[in-house]
Amino acid sequence: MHMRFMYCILFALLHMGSVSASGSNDLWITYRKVEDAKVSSEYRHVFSNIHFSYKSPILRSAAEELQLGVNGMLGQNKVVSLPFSDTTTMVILPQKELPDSLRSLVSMELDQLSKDGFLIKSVSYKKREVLVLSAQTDLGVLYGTFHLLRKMQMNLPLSKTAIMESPKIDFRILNHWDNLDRTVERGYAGFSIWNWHKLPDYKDPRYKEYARANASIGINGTVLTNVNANALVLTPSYIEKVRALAEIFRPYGIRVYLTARFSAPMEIGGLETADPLDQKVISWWKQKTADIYKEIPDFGGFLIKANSEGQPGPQNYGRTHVDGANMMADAVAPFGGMVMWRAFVYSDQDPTDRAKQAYSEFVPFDGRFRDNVLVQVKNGAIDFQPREPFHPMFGAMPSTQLMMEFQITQEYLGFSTHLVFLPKLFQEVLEADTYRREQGATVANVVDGSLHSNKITGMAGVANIGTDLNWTGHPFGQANWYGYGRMAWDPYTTAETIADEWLKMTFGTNPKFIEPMTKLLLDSREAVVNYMTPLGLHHIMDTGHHYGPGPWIGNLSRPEWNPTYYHRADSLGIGFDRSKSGSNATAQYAPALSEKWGDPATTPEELLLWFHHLPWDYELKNGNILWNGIALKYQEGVDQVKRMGETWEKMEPYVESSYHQEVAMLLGIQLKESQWWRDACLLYFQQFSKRPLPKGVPEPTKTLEEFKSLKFPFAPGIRPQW
Ligand code: GCW
Repeated sequence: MHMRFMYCILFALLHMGSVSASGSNDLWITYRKVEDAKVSSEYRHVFSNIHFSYKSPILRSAAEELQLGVNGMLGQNKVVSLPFSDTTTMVILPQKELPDSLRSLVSMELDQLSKDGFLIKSVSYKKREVLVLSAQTDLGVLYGTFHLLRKMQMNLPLSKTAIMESPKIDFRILNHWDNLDRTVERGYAGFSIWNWHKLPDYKDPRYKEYARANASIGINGTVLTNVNANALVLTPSYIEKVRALAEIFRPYGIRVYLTARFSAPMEIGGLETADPLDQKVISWWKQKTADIYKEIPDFGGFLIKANSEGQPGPQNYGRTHVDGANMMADAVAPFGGMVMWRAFVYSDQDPTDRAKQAYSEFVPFDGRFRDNVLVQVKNGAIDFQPREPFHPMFGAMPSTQLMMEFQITQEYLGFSTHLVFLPKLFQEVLEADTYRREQGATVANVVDGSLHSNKITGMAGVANIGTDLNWTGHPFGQANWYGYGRMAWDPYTTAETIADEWLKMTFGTNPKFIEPMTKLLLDSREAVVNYMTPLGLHHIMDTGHHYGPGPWIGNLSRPEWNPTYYHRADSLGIGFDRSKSGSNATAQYAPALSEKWGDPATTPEELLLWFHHLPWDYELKNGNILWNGIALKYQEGVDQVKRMGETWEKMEPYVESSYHQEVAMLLGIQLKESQWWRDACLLYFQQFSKRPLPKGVPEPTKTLEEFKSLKFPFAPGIRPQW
């Protein structure tokens, strides 16, 4: 008995030496013990005599987080604030509470911060080094605290620190496509975490965890409900529930927003119209807004999807997006609120290329939206594909405040089964040059407001969060939530930096793990492009649920719902001609780009079939003909997933075993599905190319008919009516 006990301890110790990952249910803010003795002794010293404040709920959140961090990382039980003295080692305070002697040392820098930015700086005070963490606002202090803890999780030194950070974007927002019945549109991590039935009295402990995680990456707003909105959320009994959530989020600097169904005045207000110019409608929204602010004084505002995919909107009354957005904006303005008006619109009445419609509808309205309106534009003109050129609206509306909408949930990228590190995709979009200025004007320059001097700026990410124990379905989905937040804070952050941070925070700092895994993350996005939609192909997923390949689908009522509409494969070739000879969507980009992308020879190959319909024997840069090039790309994607699996196998010693198994199983599915994508797409396209598969691409294991017969009526995330 005794021996067995000893053995258990020994085993646990041995295991601990090599294991550096927590379970997959923990997010990046589990603070694991710092193993390196030198590093931990430095941290102990810094934390030996600290002075901080509990004066506001937000400062209390910071203190609580500090406690959690120190507990976990240094094994220190209690962190207490000692009075400021000559032996103080660290001060964590808002500017106004800093002792005068210290304030004078850092005030210049603090004055340079924008609201909610922070400073972490080692200063020399009475010949000793004191670490000062300060900010203009309490929220800045909370963000600085999370940053300090992040540095510690990464085992970085704290002495001689000089960090000044200000968020580059004002509104850093998650969009939940969560319905009131707790289903989540395009959600692959279980049900909605908002338990509407039990709210407001039952406050699930997860709400606070959610708030901590978001605050740790600087997210300061959350839209609780689906853009395909239900007006009921605006009724008093729901507002009470929303208020309960707002109260939990407030100490973390997170405001709540709701989606507003445009027809709500009729559905819950008894009016006969929802015409945005009708006086009764205007008054109804004003009153509704006032009622909400009475309950939730820091309510953020509304997100609206109007006249898109069947949602009601101002056009139902012959009015415009401007009429609708401004009416709503006027309702929230007296309370300091704002409106996010989505530009994701396309119509079944419009026979032109779907990729052109949002630009055509919105660009003529440039300069006509109120100052508290952000027009929310998806990163690409179609719909969250594995790869899309940036949306042509970015850069084309100099007098309109455009916010970015990314999708964190993987609607078109393998759901929560595929490991795809999205910051790589986000970075590609943000650093794309719009060519709207000679010296370069990137999408990030538009979104952060620097190009057009916006008054307000924003970024939205469609959340991948649900009731699954690991929050995001795939445990690596956490990296995408994390990465989105970091990029919303600073859209110039690189995917590589984010990968490094997230991996170290989640698994520890062992380079034997970090190096190969950073590579795995960074390569994973290109892998999914290769095995799903290489060379600019897009929207060829199976219909409705968007799970798996469906390039053969061509019988849906709306043309632009059909994959055949997008790939246009025929005996002559494949691809969507968006050049002058085709839909001329290229003309929506700046001249330098429309010229470049208008010619296959100067179009980057990764976007080739997005912009051009090319013959099967079109010669690619490497000398391969297009057909062979497509086939080899599919194969490359499969090979990449295989390598991801092999890398992960080797990581076994560094990861807790259940976590390791979980990811290994998912990578197994991803491999199978990548082969399914390759085989199904190539068999289908081969009917048109009439050419053999090139060497290196194996013969498919099923027939095209077998692939076509696969049906998934219960694939997750689908809207019942679709
Ligand atoms: O990506 C598409 C989705 C819809 C979604 C829509 C949108 C919320 O397939 O499910 O609806 O876009 O963004 O409005």
